[in-house]
Amino acid sequence: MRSKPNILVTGTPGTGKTTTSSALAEATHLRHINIGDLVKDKKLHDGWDDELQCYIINEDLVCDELEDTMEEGGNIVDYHGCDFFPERLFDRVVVLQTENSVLYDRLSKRGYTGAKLTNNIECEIFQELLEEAKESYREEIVVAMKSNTVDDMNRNVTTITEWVSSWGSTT
Ligand code: DAT
Repeated sequence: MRSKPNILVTGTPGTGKTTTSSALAEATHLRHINIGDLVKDKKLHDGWDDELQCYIINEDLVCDELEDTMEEGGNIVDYHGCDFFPERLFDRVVVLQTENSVLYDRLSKRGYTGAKLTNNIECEIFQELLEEAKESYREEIVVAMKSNTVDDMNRNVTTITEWVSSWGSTT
């Protein structure tokens, strides 16, 4: 067993993965790995998708890059997808969820418009990330958490921090 757990924080863009992961990293002293930044910095992509306005992630390169770090444990991985990581990498999979109207405002503020905006809102309406997480990981390690308000976020960070503190003593 890993001495420290690996946690995946996933959800539709705008649900608060990066903000939550960063607060969680501060509270737990685990390492925050933002996959979007990693892909960009280490060029783990197959170019730029003009239509979706994002890098085309190369999932194999990302998994290779993460392997050693993940084996050590103690990582918080933040990404809006979860089905391509090897299942054994994670001890907890957190799926953040946000009400449509709140998410719409956050994504509009971020400059999302047109298809990019509606695709992400639909992704949230259909709970696509929760489905993907349940299909990819054992159901008992998948937890859905509401992320509408700052209070929600603080509560989520506290809950996960308590779980991290108990790691090793209860498992
Ligand atoms: P993600 O990483 O899922 O794309 P983010 O962490 O960048 O999302 O957050 C998007 C914006 O929404 C950012 O301005 C912070 C804000 N936000 C995120 N979670 C929130 C919450 N639970 N309550 C209030 N604001 C939140």
